[in-house]
Amino acid sequence: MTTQKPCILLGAPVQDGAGRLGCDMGPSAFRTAGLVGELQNLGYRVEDRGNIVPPAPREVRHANGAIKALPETVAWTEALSEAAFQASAEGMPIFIGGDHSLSAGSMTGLARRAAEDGREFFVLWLDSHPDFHTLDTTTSGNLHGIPMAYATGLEGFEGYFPPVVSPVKPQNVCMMGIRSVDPAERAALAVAGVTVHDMRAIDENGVAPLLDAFLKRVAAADGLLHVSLDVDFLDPGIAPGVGTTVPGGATFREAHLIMEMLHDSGLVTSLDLVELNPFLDERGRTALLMVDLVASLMGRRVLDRPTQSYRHIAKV
Ligand code: Z70
Ligand code: MN
Ligand code: MN
Ligand code: MN
Repeated sequence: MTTQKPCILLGAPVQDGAGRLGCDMGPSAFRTAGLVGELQNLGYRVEDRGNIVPPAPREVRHANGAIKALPETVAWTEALSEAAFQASAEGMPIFIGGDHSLSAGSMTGLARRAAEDGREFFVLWLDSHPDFHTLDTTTSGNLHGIPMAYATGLEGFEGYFPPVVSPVKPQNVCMMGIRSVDPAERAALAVAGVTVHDMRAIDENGVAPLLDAFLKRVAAADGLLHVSLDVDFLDPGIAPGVGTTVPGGATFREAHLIMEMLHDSGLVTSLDLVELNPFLDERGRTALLMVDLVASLMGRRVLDRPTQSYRHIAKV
């Protein structure tokens, strides 16, 4: 695997988008939980580029008085989008958060790179929340609730956030694990045409057929697949280290199965690890579980078995 492109770790200790403090310790916790060593054990070259430093925030005001930390989030988005655009030309970027507002930057930079390379860009969004608020609709004002709306080019960010050069196509987004949706998000999702598999869909079908159908679509388009993994996708019983626990989340086995299928697909080209709050964790167990899931995503398996590659689908 020495000729393989490296995993490029980009720490993003952003916490202003979440409702409570502590996500700024996320990158340290991921490193302490052994993320680098786990990737190296699997045979990857790893470049840990440390933590991104955002530019100084510029004064900016919005009519929605609920919004918190708009200048800071805009500054992070600028820095992350540029970092994503650069790193995706060199290897597999892994964004280590930090709260989910970081995905406003990662997704827009990655989508811009994909467009420049003439590739179709897809997102698998693993979260209890769709994070589909605009600046006008958010009532909590926590900007970790906006990244998917921004990256898909919804109106209402102009003049505040950097212009979205290459919006993510809503029909190229698949959400799984959704179980906490605000009314404005629900309406916007229906209009946008995002694929949303809520927990009921997972209970009724299991994760495998839902994910399989999406992976086949990515492969048929010879697409690039970004995975955005929010800790609160997982059930709080196994992942307490997050500010917004929502009951009834993905189990240990569902989460690992998703990661194993993603690995076997050969389609994943970038990853966000977000919302880990080490201050709320119990003896590092959430951080360790997240690192474990990354290992499954990157190829750790229980037994050798033939892998189901999806790449060939593009050739037929
Ligand atoms: C809610 C809001 C959110 C993440 C919580 C929650 C948003 N829809 N996003 N945790 N990652 O406040 O807008
Ligand atoms: Mn989220
Ligand atoms: Mn969430
Ligand atoms: Mn959350």
